Amino acid sequence: MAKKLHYFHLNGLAESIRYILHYAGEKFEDIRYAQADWPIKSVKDSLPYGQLPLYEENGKSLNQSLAIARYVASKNNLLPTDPWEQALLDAVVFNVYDFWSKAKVILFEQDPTKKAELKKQVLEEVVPFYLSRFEKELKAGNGFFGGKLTWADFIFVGIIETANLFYGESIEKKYPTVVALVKKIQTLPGVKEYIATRKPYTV
Ligand SMILES: N[C@@H](CCC(=O)N[C@@H](CS)C(=O)NCC(=O)O)C(=O)O
Repeated sequence: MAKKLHYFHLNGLAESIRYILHYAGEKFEDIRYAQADWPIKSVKDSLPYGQLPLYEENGKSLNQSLAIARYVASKNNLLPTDPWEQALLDAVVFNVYDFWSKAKVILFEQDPTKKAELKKQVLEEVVPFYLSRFEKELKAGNGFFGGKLTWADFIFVGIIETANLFYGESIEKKYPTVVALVKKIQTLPGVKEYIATRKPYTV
């Protein structure tokens, strides 16, 4: 039965899932909705909580980006079996999402002056606070959050790339271990080929 991933033509909360699926060599239908057309009533009304991403497999569906990423990762050896190690990585992904919840404030600000102020504040305070900690964790894990490649690394890179798209710069440039992980994920087999054919994202 076909697997399907529904999201916008955007990295956002779905790119890490796409990366995991491409790295695992899983065939899936990558269904993308144009943000300019959203809300598409028929689609939105069909979603359990009215939001994307949504993953379908064997006639079943799953919402929540982290639940989807964790599920596809677990089927592809990207989740440790030890419960403590799993919990540590869960903490990483929640820390990454906490970072994004603070960085994404600029997306909702329409006033250009206020937007510029928010952007400055995030770049000067939120980014150093979180990225210095992520850098430290990565250094301790030989370049990965859990000592080897896991779903947490994919989630992290998906969010860094999304932040870079919306901030128009490489927010990780001062953090060499983060830069290295981004590069590692982007050049994984399957991911590299996907990126080479991906249409550019715009905001
Ligand atoms: N906690 C949810 C958040 C989902 C979410 O915020 N989706 C946004 C896109 S990133 C969405 O569907 N926005 C359109 C809408 O709410 O109509 C997840 O991680 O999947």
